Amino acid sequence: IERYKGIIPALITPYTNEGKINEAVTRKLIQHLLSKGVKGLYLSGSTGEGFLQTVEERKQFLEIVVDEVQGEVPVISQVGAVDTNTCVELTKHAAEVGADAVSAVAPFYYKHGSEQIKQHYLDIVNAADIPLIIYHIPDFTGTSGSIDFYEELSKVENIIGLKYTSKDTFFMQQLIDVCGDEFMVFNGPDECCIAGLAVGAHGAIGSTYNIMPEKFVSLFNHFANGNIAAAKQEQYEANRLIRKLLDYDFIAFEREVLTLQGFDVGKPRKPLQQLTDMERSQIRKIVEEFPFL
Ligand code: NAY
Repeated sequence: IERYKGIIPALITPYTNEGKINEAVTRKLIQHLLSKGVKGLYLSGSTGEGFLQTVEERKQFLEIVVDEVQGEVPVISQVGAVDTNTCVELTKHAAEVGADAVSAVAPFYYKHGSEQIKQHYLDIVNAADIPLIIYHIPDFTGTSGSIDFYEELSKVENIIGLKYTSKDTFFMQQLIDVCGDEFMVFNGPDECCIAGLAVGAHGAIGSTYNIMPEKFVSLFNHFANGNIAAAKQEQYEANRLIRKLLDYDFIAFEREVLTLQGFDVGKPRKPLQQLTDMERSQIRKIVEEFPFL
């Protein structure tokens, strides 16, 4: 659990101009993020576009990342999919190639009952000897477990935590309370990072940690050292940028910023937003306004 405490980027998946996974840029981006003090990498989630990729691409990307990280920080692979079989296949593969944990959104599209969703998570955790971090993102999946639902799953061996992507900090605090301190809860919305930490989140997984890792590593360290005023200052500065980011599709925006930072990560996959030249020049101006980028 100590290993996971900190800022964990939900890694962008770098693509080539042809839209294939870009191994060289992936390796370069990972080294950059590690040098900034991130405590792990979260792959193939919302930011990583796992849902827009083939199973083979998701496997290939994980293998590159595990090879580059060489055990320096935990690698968490998001294996969620609409069907249980795909999740099981990706989980087995993740265990085989040496990922530290898998994570999964609730099965979406069909409206399943909580018994089916529970069974889905049990099938994943029983598929291989690798820990599971549940991914709670009700705005995207259209489904939310109750406190009791998560409490029950938190007692299952090898379900070690939850990535909590919602701004309801009361719900988050109740979860941390009933699931106990050995169960890790990660804050999802970066703009509310300090709020999540304040109610007991153990770490934070998010998209903007790709483009401003230092800001949030500093926020996390200040918070851990009890310097709340300094942590709050970092959150305020980051949020002035996030407010602008939210005028765009966050993935398109972050890919453009990374490109300007020297990481040629390519365009997001359709149907995600394809930026116009006008939007790209607006983003260039924003980057100039924020010296910490
Ligand atoms: C992931 O799986 O890629 C994430 O970590 C998602 C977390 C993001 N949440 C959503 C809904 O996109 O990082 C946040 C988010 O982009 C950021 O807070 C800006 O709103």
